Amino acid sequence: MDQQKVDILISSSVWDPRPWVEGLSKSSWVGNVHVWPTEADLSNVEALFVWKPLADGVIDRLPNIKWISSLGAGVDHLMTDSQIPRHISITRIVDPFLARDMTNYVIMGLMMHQRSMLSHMKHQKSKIWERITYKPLKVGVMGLGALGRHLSEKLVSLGFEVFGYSRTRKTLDGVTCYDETNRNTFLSQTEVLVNLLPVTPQTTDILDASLFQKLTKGAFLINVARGNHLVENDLMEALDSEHLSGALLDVFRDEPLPINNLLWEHPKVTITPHVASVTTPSSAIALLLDNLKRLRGKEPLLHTVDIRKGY
Ligand code: NDP
Ligand code: OXD
Repeated sequence: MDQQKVDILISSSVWDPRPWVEGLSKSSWVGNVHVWPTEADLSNVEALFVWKPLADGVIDRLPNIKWISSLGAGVDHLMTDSQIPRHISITRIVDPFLARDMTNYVIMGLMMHQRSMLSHMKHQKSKIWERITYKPLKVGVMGLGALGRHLSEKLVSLGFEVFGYSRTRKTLDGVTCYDETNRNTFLSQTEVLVNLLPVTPQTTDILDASLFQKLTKGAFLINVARGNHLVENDLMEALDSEHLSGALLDVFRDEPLPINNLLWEHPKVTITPHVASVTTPSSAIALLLDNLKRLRGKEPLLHTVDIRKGY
């Protein structure tokens, strides 16, 4: 195989690009690694690695571009970008560390809720000895892809009753699986709803008042997928009317969450700043290099996105 080096451009407006540059540059398959913004000549760049919105005009600077990879699992930032030509291969990160970290985060949120940890922490401040009982919980996982499947399997092994929902119905050991044809049955049993869907035109605003009404009274929401899934006002109304008991939110329509957003101060909402599962560069770089060799060898790339489906 002709091992001609591949030039890369990294565009990362949220994460520090340095670990990516350092890791990629060690490979004999990699030529120049540029970081956007740059004045350098980018006409030899064949691979573009992106985390979050691409600046206008980047693609115009890349006449030789052959492959674009998201540096995360989500690709919504690429699917909605009109400057990206439809014929270019787009891939994403599917990585055991990403799945492990997401599963751990959701389990943390689930356990904190099940064991009323926030109330115990408040009680400790006032030296109050109050025994709050707990009960087994039925967990509904929306999205049974790389992350939702890993989470569901771990939840089963921890003894939770688990329901799963996806576009095409799945078969998973110990998980009762649903698709769109029986979505209401899925929702009506769910006491903790975990959202791990990709954001697409079909799933935008999916977490709205009508969905919340279908959940068991007192249900808890964990949204770790995207802010565009959630209708924030509908959530606050469902919490204020006590139909929902609380929410753990890691992702938001506007990030960073603006300081005047009412979610910050809602007593039943816990917020984390999009840290549920952050791509580990060293492990993702191995995947990117594997795909880079495939690109050179004209082999099919791994973890490609189906542009028609949007994920
Ligand atoms: P995948 O693409 O592997 O899985 C997506 C799942 O959602 C699939 O099961 C798919 O169904 C299902 N799905 C898609 N559209 C619909 C629909 N209209 N109705 C029902 N089900 C649908 O994604 P990942 O598991 O890798 O990641 C999920 C999301 O998690 C990412 O898109 C990203 O937004 C978010 N994320 C957030 C992070 C954070 O730190 N907060 C970190 C990493 C990811 P089917 O199986 O039939 O195709
Ligand atoms: C991702 C994310 O999609 O971190 O990987 O949100």
